[in-house]
Amino acid sequence: MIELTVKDMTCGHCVSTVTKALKAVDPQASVEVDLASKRVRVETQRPLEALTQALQQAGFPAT
Ligand SMILES: [Cu+2]
Repeated sequence: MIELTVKDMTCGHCVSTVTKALKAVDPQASVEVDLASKRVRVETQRPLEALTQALQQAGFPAT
């Protein structure tokens, strides 16, 4: 399980963009977003860098 903080997420649209970007990396991933805390939990076998790179390209840098 990978936990990321995506601080630029502000609304449901951002959440859907972030979720899509992560699912593009791993369609099987389970993605859980908590907008209030800006945390994203991803259940995936993919490496962390693949996820952060995809989010960066989607315009949502993650830490
Ligand atoms: Cu938004």
